[in-house]
Amino acid sequence: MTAPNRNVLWARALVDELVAAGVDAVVVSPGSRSTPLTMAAARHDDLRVLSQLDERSAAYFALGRARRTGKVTPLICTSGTAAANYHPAVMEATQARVPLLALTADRPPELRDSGANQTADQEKLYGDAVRFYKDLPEPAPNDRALRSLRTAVGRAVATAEGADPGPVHLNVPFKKPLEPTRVSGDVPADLDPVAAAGRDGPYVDVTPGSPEPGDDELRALANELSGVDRGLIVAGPADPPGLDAESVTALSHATGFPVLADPLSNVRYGGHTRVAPVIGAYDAYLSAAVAGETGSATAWADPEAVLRLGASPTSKDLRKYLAGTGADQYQVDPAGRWREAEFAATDLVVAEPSRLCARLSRLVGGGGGDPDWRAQWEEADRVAREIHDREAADRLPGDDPTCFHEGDALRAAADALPDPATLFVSNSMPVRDLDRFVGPTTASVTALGNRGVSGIDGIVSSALGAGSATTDDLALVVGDLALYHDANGLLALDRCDVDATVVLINNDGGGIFHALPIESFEPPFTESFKTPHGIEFEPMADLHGLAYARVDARPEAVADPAETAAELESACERARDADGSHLIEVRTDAESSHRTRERLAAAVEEAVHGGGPE
Ligand SMILES: Cc1ncc(C[n+]2csc(CCOP(=O)(O)OP(=O)(O)O)c2C)c(N)n1
Ligand SMILES: [Mg+2]
Repeated sequence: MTAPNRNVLWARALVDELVAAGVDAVVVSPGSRSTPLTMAAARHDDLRVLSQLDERSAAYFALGRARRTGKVTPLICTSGTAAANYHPAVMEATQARVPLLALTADRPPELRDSGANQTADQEKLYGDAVRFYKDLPEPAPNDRALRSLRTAVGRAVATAEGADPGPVHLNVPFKKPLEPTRVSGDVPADLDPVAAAGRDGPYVDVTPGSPEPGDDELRALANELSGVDRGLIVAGPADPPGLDAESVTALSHATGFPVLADPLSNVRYGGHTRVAPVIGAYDAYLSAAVAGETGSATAWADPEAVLRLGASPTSKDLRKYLAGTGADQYQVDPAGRWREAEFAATDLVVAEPSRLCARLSRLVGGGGGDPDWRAQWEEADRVAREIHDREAADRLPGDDPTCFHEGDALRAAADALPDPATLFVSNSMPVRDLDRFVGPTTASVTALGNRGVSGIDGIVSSALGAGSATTDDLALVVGDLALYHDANGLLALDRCDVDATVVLINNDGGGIFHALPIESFEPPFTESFKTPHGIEFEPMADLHGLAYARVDARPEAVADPAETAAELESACERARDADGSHLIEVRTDAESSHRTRERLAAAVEEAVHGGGPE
């Protein structure tokens, strides 16, 4: 089986090596220069080709798949600006440690800097954002060149999925002919097209590893934690594919430390919450600590030790609270890098966090911590949930009873989720409302978001990419600007055969800006920050074949907020139980939502801390 020309041979070897490294799908965008790669992918029996038209959406789609699976889904695009459109997702991937492999086709080197069409400098296009970059040589039909190609591809995948996962970039130049036309004499008839001299599977077998503290160091750490009465485990947003909830639970049991679980940690939701002290409403009752700024501003005793896993927590109030305590803080990071921008950590522990928890849980001894300390957190969570509960009749003295707020929408969407489910939330208020208002549940919910660089771009594609990698039902809760930003991403519903329930929180602009002091600077607040746009989303649903429903939750339309919440939950349940994809638009009022959040926060603080420090 010789190839008709060297480009075909080269692209086949490259794609073969991807599959040998465990790749089962690629995301391809149309273009001419990438023809050899696209052809090789399309003709490979063991590869699913996901075709995406818009490279920005394509890259976020691949990112979403990798978030859900921890495995790379390579991207293939043509030369020029197509490659630049991968850049936002590459930025997110580098910060959030998501495996991503960009294969950008290029003109041959002699055409660079020559004025040739669709030719730009693609050398190190993504700068230091990638973990591995190689400008591949031009295709060459000889054993050594093919061996170097296979080695480069194996290294690229291994680096992307390695101990410090992230984006990698292979730039792939091709000369014409780009199609599989026969070029006589181009490929020697006796060339082994696998160039692998009898090797099976990947050309280079990679044995993955991750850093682990030695036994002595681990015992020392276990000793330090053993005598601690008041400790915390903080589970921040997790690197794909998520923290192992069982290991974290085991450590919590061994130490007696409650687990403050970020919604994106993979620890807040799941069966383990039946038995583990998982705390989820802390964002609602730690703001006094922020206002205080001088050590602990609550009446609570400080924690003595904090074990911090994953990325920096979504909750600013939690970050500030931790910074204000005098605790020993152990930041655990598998890559030994820094992810704690308050610079309050006292120790950096270089270790894979789930494995560290499992090992520590077998070594920690002692009394299992102070039960009153744990009870204090559990009680605070209970109080916050009670006040947040829309069903409770007398929830707020002096509250405007007609005010439905956006946190209610998150809770209704979450309550209607099937078990299991994948839930993607957009940045801005949806992820914050999930954090504050949707507490631990026993349902197996994989909650995902793009918190690496917190862009409001690429959200639809990231969600659909995650959905394409799982048989779970997929729900996306998205802001109106975020949906507008990646409306192109909806094309993947059809092209990549994904079903989703999209809950759109439409507050006609960026509601988050009401939470900032800029709110009172008018102009330019409305025109240049909040940016109301009046976009009608029903035609967008029609365009992409989503069934559409609307719940008007603006103050003037709400008679009874509990009824509005129930109406939204039923709409989500109907979508869940029906086939196909759905867009449920919830019209909200950003300003009144914020005012309600503020009143709720004050009520929770008062109930939990009795008005602040004593
Ligand atoms: C790509 C990108 N552009 C701009 C921003 C700044 N930004 C953060 S939140 C936000 C508003 C988002 O609006 P929406 O998605 O409707 O959510 P809401 O604030 O209403 O909850 C903007 C513009 C960003 N994070 N990412
Ligand atoms: Mg909005």
